[in-house]
Amino acid sequence: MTRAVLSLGSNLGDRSAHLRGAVDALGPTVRAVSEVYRTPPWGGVPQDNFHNIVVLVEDDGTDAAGWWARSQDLEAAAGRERLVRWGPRTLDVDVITVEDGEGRAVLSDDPRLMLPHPRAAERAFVLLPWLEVDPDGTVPGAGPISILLGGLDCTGIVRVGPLRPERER
Ligand code: PH2
Ligand code: MG
Ligand code: MG
Repeated sequence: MTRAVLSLGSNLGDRSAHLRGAVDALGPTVRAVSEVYRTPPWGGVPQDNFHNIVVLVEDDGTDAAGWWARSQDLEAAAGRERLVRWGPRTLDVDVITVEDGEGRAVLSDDPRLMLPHPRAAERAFVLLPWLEVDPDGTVPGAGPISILLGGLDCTGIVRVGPLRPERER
C-alpha cells in the first residue's frame, strides 16, 4: 500500500474540466481533493494563471513508479504537449511525495521521478492546497508545510472554491 500527494495544474483550455477529468480517472484511489486555487504562473514564463489542486491518493497495488505512470497517462489523456519548460499546459500532474504502508517516505533520485518533488517546498501553489487537505503534512527533508509556507510569497493566490462535479459544469 502507498499513499501519494499529487499536485495538479492547468492553464490551457477548460482548466476545470482538465482537473475534473483527472480526479475522476483516479477514481477510488482518491482520499481527498483540495479546493481549486487560482495561482499566478511560477517560473518566469509569461502565461495565464493556473488552476491548481492537490489530491491525496492511496492504493494497494501502486508503487511510486506506478503513480508516476498514472500521472503521465492523465496528462496524455488531457492532450498535454511538452513545448516549453514551465510553460502553459492543459494538465500537469506532479507526484510530490509517496509514503509506503508503514508511513515511511519513499525517496528517489531517478531524474524522471525525484521524490520528494525537488521544488515542492518552494511552491506555494503546491503547499497551500496541500495544507488544506493534510494540515500535518511534511515535505520529507524540508519540514512541515505549515512552516514552509511562512517563508513563501503567496501574493495573488486565490482560493476559487470546490472543483465542481462533471454534471454541474
Ligand atoms: N506548473 C509549472 C510551472 N509554473 N505555476 C503555477 N502557478 N502552477 C503550476 O502548476 C505551475 C506553474 C510547471 O509544472
Ligand atoms: Mg509541474
Ligand atoms: Mg510535471
